[in-house]
Amino acid sequence: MKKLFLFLPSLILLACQPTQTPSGLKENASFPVGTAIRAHQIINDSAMQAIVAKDFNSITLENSMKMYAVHQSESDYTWDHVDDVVDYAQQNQLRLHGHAFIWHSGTPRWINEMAPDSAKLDQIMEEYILTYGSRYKGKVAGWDVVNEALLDSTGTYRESIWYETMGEGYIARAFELAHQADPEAVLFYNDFNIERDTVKLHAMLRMVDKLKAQDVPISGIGFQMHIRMDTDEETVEYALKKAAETGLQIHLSEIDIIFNKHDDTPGGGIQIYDELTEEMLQAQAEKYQWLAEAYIRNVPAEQRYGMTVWGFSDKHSWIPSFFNLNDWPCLFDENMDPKPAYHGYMKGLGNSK
Ligand code: 9MR
Repeated sequence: MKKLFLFLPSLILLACQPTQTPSGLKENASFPVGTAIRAHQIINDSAMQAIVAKDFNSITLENSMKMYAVHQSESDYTWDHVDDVVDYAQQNQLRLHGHAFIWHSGTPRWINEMAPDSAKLDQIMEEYILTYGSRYKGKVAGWDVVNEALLDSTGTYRESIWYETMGEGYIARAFELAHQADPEAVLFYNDFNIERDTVKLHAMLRMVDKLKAQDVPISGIGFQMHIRMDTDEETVEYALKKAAETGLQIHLSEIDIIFNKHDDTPGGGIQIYDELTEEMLQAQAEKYQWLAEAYIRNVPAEQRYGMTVWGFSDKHSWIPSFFNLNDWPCLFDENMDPKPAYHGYMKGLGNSK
């Protein structure tokens, strides 16, 4: 009885305090915290909107800003989805990151089926980037101007229609055009595996040096950061440090962390873990925390464009369908509840303050 009596005043005090909404991921970081999202989710899905509003201050459209989505034939542009998202982002104080101008896999069929004609392709690129970039000038903070131009293991140029037809100069040309369209936008070269494939990393860094030496307006490097629980941490830290030495903005642009493996090809999943255990969830929380800390440790504050997850819930992750793999790569689970990974990430981001 005596105990309860002593306890009562503090209980009353607690009850009188206004309920505080727990702060989201974005409040814990001193740099933008982003997520990829699909256009219909950010425009229509109130559950998705609520999570974005609480946790993120930057968005990347997972698919709707790709060339195949906006430029479906030579004479045709479809802006509806992008316009809606631009408005939504502006009304809700969300930074919009543009993904992506030139990407082999985002290239629409009508271009891939064109006869190789470098003058014609150059003209199409010019018209496309100038039209697109100018339309959203000042509304898109940064662009993945060229995505995935290099190959794994060798770091040689990917033989896309752009490379095959225009030569390696297509990369510089795309940056020049993007800069002409919006001189204020941060312009990224974005790629996967550069955090762990050191040959590819160094090829990318040599390419960036060459572009800078030619005064090409490249201003950022995007590490997609589709990593695995066993991705070597020292290698990733080294890659971030080397990239930061360029002085460019560094974006971790498509983060997810899987348990299983794949060979990078569609359907190429290698199922190792069928079930998700408590230990695995904890280990993933630590890996997310470490990733945020590694970014903070290796990238100086003024070069931190931000960290973006490639979708925030296991329910909507691209991984299972793409690799035909059962996995749990994200911060939220199938029911859209935060996982331990969410709290680990939160902790890691908190070290930036
Ligand atoms: O997650 C995206 C998936 O929904 C699309 O079907 C696919 C093809 O457009 O692209 C996925 O996103 C890719 C991104 O644009 C570039 N880096 C690799 C991402 C995963 O494949």
